[in-house]
Amino acid sequence: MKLTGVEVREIRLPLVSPFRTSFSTQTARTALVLRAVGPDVEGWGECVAMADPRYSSEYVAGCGDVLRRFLVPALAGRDRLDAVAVAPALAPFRGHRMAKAALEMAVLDAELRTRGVSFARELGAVHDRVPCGVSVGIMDSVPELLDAVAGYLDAGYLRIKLKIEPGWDVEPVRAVRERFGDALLLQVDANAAYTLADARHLARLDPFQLLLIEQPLDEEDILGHAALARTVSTPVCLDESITSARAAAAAITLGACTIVNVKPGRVGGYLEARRIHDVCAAHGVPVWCGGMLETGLGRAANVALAALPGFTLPGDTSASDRYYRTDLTEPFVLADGHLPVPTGPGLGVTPLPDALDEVTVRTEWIPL
Ligand code: NPQ
Ligand code: MG
Repeated sequence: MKLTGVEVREIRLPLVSPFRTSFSTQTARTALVLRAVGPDVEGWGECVAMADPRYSSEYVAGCGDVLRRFLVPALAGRDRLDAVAVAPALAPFRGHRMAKAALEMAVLDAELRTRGVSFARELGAVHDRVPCGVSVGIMDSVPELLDAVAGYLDAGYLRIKLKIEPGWDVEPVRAVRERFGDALLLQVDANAAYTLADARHLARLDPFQLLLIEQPLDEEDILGHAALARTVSTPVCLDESITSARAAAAAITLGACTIVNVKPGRVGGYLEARRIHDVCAAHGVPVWCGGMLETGLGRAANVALAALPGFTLPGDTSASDRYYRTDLTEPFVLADGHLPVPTGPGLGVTPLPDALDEVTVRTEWIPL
């Protein structure tokens, strides 16, 4: 496959309601959409970085800069480019995994469309639909939270994840457990808001039979997570800390987690995400697919990934209308708590031209 350049668009999609986490409150999703262009092919990528470096060190403008200056130019001067060659070509540039992931995704989509193969088939999916959970933001009051959770359960979501932070943890968890019962699949995500000094406090979540506690401590605090995992009975799951298959292997071996949240953007792409799946499977560690408020593009690829055999827990692969009134693509609609795995070539979905133009803030062409 030959490519002539990459179009990078910054988009701004309003959220249906504000999404509050321990690190920020978002009312709109700013993101980059990439279009890898060749003489007779195009492929779509999505960069999951946020506008501000609050979830991780990456941010939208920084991703645009590193793509323009270093990453796209590193793919120049080849008559043939395959997706497997992208990560090695970008490896001389340190970090910037979200920017790299977006570029690899666009090239992979272009390649798979050329070959007539879906993301699901290429990655090794074994299911034609995936069970879905939903991530529920921090609210101003417990009654508001209970209403929100009730709405998501009515919509069919099979698992609830509560965002937590100091001051919003034991009480909301207790309230949701009491209202919706012991059978509800329930987990929490702290986005690194605690320290190991909070271990006794976090142990107060133990009675509520949570599936897991996600990223309670700092991204770099692997040994802290290992110590916490020895103190609390809730299984510890890592998100931000898992930046590669190698990091996953180390965290598992050190006892820092017994479950892993896989986010392709965080780890440099779908091919590395599959390697994390494989490493975790080899260790008997369950994985699930996280979410970064993706548009239909990233959502399509995430649903394909979540259909691999080791993804044994419901993911944050929510329907389009969890976040957006109008998605960039045909919307993903929950059916019986599941989303269908796309079957068409590549992502199996394409942005609707008018919907994309509507939300595009700026467009840049980076020649190859
Ligand atoms: C997580 N996602 O698992 C993330 C964090 C997150 C679904 O909980 C804008 C863009 C807002 C990306 C808020 C979920 C975001 C974002 C939260 C990612 O930790
Ligand atoms: Mg998380």
